[in-house]
Amino acid sequence: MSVFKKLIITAAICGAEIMKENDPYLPTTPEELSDEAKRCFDAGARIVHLHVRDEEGKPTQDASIFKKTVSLIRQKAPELIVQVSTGGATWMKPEERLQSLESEPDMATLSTGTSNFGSDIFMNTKDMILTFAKRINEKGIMPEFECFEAGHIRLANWLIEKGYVNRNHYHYDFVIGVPGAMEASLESICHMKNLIPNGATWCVAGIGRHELNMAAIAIASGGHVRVGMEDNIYLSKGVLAQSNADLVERVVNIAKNLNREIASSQEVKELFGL
Ligand code: KMH
Ligand code: ZN
Repeated sequence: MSVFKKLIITAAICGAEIMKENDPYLPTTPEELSDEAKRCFDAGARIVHLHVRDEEGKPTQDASIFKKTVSLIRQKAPELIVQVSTGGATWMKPEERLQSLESEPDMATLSTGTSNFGSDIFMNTKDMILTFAKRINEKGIMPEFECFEAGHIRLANWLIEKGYVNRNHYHYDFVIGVPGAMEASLESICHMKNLIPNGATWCVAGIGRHELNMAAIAIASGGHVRVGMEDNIYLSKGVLAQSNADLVERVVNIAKNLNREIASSQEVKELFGL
């Protein structure tokens, strides 16, 4: 069990699946993404999980767009921890996905297994995972293990045991409720949290309509939360969130009502060794 009591909120502000056609409020340009990151920080998020888009709004892992966006975020919200995606989109090749690491982020996601992803497959073979882990580790970036299935936690634990990743602290994200992958439920969370090593922290990203309930369970039981338009675009049935900050604010309110304090950036940086 982790002894870190305060709540760490990650804002996943864009993702690679939702398009502006589905949600006009989705931030996609470097300016929009950095403004949104600042709004989320002000609302209580301490980590921004970042994907970027090209000029047409399509998902890309282009290093220069990542660099520009990260640099704008650092100017507008210097205390915010920047976590880039190495997951990209399901159709991207491994080397393409790894380009985000060139933007000198604090953290990067490391998906530790293959999973169903709606009608697609999110492919992460063991060879790929080792390549990603070594690259992230060499650059001194902190990985966040993205676990879409319980078995992904075992692979992450194996990377630690074998020394492929080498940090003083580890943070796991349980992404649950993706169609065809691990169910978003109390039972999934209990099972997954029991698999992580002692002292590690865990975060829950509930997908779609599951975001709110899964966040509430995590907040009430000592976990951390990820919210944002990558995972869910609605505040209630049919009502779009007009900003990612609204989704952050909603979980901040749950935390306040449960007397769970929000961690400061400095506290998270100390815990994570950033
Ligand atoms: N877009 C998904 C296929 C990550 O950011 O590391 C993968 C994903 C995971 O979003
Ligand atoms: Zn992502």
